[in-house]
Amino acid sequence: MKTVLSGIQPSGKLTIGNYIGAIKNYVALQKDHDCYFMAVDLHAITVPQDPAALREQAEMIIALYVAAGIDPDKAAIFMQSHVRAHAELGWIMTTLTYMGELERMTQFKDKSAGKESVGAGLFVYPSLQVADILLYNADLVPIGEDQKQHLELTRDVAHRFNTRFGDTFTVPEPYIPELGARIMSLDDATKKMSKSNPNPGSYIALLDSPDEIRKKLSRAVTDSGREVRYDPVNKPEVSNLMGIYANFSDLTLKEIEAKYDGQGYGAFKKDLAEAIVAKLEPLQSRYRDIRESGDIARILKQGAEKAAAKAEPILALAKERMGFIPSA
Ligand code: AQP
Repeated sequence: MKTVLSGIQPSGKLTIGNYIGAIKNYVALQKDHDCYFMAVDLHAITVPQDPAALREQAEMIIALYVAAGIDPDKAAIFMQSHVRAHAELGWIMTTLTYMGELERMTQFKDKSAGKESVGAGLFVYPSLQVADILLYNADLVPIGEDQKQHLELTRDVAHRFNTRFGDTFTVPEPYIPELGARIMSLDDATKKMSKSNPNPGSYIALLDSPDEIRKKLSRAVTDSGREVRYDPVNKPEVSNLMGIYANFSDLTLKEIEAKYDGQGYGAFKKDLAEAIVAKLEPLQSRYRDIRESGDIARILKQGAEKAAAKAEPILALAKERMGFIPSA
């Protein structure tokens, strides 16, 4: 059985971008893979986080995983910081990553742009991500397009380690959705939809109310035409909305084009809002039940135990291969 590992940062309210690019695939992959899904809290602190918000957002991720359909008895659902091997292998991987590689990371460039001071953690966090993945000998990593560069770094560092110290780590493959790998902002189709965007109108959060969803979509930027046609180069805004629609309905892009032929954007946006509301309402109701059940601590304990059992021997082998004296 192949191993799958992925995670989401508790750095805001999860968006439909996180759902389409990541969570939807987690749910599908759990059926026939050995899965590990975490909230990557150690990554979230690479930019300033309010402690109460960090805690709330971390719990929110875990409850949303379960509400979206991840079964905690099948997949390990856990907090990254609960499995100490992440921090330890993270340091080791930092020593094996080159400065030039980290300097080329577009996420660092985007997140540090215009900031007066930036923590060193933001610069080296791709090395921690390398460790997150290699620690489980993951075969597949479900991610959105924006994380592809980090996955390529992971592959390079895995090869580097294996060449220097002997075959130790599995070289992982990305698992990227065909449609929806990069959901764009509702207010600017040149920018990725992001949970940390300060403008809530730029994203639809998984916990937005039906009215918020309708309002945000009615305000979503489109071009000045009226043709619902999939053409990401010339009609990026409408194409983005069509990609979201296809992910939240059973319709293909061609069927969406045919359905709204000659109707303009109004009817299309309204139906899209209803399609999202119809999918999110039951998810939100399950989410509330899980938060109220008080079951999250148990899920996290069970998940961390399963994750640590897989990770510890892999870390021990890597350390031994590097020449560390094993502790008695
Ligand atoms: N807009 C997106 N379209 C498709 N996939 C996306 N992902 C994020 N945004 C989109 C995927 O969601 C997973 C979790 O991402 P993350 O929390 O680790 O960080 P991120 O990639 O930087 O996502 P955000 O929402 O933009 O977070 P912030 O604003 O905190 O940086 C990843 O698999 C990602 O590809």
